[in-house]
Amino acid sequence: MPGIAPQAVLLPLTADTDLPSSFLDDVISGLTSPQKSLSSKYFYDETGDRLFQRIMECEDYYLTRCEMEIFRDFTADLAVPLNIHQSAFDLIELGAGDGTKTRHLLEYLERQRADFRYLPVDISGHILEVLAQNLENTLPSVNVVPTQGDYFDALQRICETSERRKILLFLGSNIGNMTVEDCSTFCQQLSSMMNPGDMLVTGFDLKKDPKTVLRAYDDHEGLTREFNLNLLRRINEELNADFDLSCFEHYQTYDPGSGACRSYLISQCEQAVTIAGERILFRRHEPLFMEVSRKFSHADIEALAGESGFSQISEVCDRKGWFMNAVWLKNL
Ligand code: AVI
Repeated sequence: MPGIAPQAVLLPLTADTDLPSSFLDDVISGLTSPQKSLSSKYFYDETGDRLFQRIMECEDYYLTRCEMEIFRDFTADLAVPLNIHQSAFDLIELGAGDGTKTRHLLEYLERQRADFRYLPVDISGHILEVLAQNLENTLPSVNVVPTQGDYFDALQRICETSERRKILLFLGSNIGNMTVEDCSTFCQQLSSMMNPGDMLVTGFDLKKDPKTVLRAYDDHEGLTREFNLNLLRRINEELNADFDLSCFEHYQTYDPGSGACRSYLISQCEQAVTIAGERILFRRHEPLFMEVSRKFSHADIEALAGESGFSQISEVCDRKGWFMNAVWLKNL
């Protein structure tokens, strides 16, 4: 209920993605597979967080501005299909970060006197503390319950302790960083933890002029390049490796048919890299796959909803039609 005292409870940490042993295992397994790859989930150390912040602010990277426009200028369009007066609900944000976009929705829900709690979930305890503190200062009557950890563990714990209707937010086109198979599994797994009547709001980057997409990931300032190279630097520091960053070049592709925008680092020469005692050979011009950022058509999004046990009940786009927040209802 509005007016309940804010509650900032940090639930116990369950995430394991930061542990050096799984980091090392993932790195070695990626670098010893026929198509060498690294997992983009490891981009986000302190330097990576800072670089991503700069990417989000840079001219060429339109995604954050587009979704912010939706949350700021079309808040009611987003909120009305959520049936906010139907019953009390938990608004659960997966990967909440600093919650800048969500603040507009929270303000709207407050004004409408909706009966809700806000449960931001993030792997980073630090960012959750910042978020909770900001909200306590600016929206003190919102009941905030931060939950640190892996999305599904956190969601499981929330489900075990709350009977309320759930409205899940998964913003920022994070869904685009999953392969087609992982994306489908992820949506089905979320769906299996939801009850009929629960809802999911997801941010999708839409297919558009291929040059616009490519520019967002091959920006003039070279931030995406640095962001990719930073993972090699992180591996050097944390896993005792000897990548020579000057021997790799950032290379970006976009396939407008599939909507896959892929980042690679290309080895500039024949070279050997040692990681925790393991020697990895790179051929000249061998690609190291770093990240996929998938782009979707309206039809792709509806199809994904259908195959995951949801019905799409609303879609809200920015004025250019570059980004969409889709609202899905969990089927009976
Ligand atoms: C976090 N994610 C949605 C970003 C994206 O657009 O794929 C990560 C990113 N990688 C390079 N630039 C931004």
